[in-house]
Amino acid sequence: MNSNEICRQNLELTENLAREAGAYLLKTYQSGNIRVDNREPHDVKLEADRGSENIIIQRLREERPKDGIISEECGANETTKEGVWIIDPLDGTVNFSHGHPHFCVSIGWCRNGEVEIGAVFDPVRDELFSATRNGGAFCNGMRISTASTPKLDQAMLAVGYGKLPGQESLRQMEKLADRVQKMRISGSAALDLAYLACGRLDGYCENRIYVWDLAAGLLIARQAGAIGYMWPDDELWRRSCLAATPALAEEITIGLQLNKSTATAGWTE
Ligand code: LIP
Repeated sequence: MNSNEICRQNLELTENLAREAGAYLLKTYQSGNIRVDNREPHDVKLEADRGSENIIIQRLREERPKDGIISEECGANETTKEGVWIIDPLDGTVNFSHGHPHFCVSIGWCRNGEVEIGAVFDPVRDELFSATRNGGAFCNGMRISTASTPKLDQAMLAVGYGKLPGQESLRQMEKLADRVQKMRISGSAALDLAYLACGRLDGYCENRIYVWDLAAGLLIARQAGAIGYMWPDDELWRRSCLAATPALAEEITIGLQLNKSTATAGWTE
């Protein structure tokens, strides 16, 4: 089977899995029966995280047994394989636990260390964002592209503020707060990146964020025309990320005092 056919089949599998896991999440969310596995400082682990992940991983074990997996709940194995799936079965977990309807499934597929396929599915709005490397970005099959906001003072930026005390993204974004139109903290990195891709946001920044929150969304944003950077972190699977529209990326990078020359592309190490 040639490379393009593998990619086409994996895109179909990725989109189907995102929808299937998303349907499970929506049913659980609408039932109100949201069970907590355990609580951590600034975070929570839900039965729904595991339930969504089980749906995805069971199908991948059946249909892609030779591929590796990096997933938020079950961790990582076989990450040196040619094909590696990078999964956040429920991005926006704390939102979900509060009944706040802003969460998604995020599934990326890496080949030889490059993210080649990404799908982010929001089951509440029934919006499936997806992309393939060099194939463009789509929402429910319609081509999407970043906004054309001309100036920073007309821009709406998202910042992710995670679980680690002292994360810098919020303080970094304070440097820009007075220069942009508005800042937003949504609680889902994957949806922030999908919204950048379809023009609902002009940029997203977060540090010490996991690769499973970023893999699919950053591909979708880049394929929609965004400029995206990722930096290494001291902790395995954590990164820092900045993505923005082409018109504003340079000004935002400078404004956040980030150094794009030290950006990295690594996902599976
Ligand atoms: C979330 C990220 C978000 C971050 C949250 C959390 P989760 O992922 O998408 O950007 O700020 O702290 O990490 O934990 O809901 O899958």
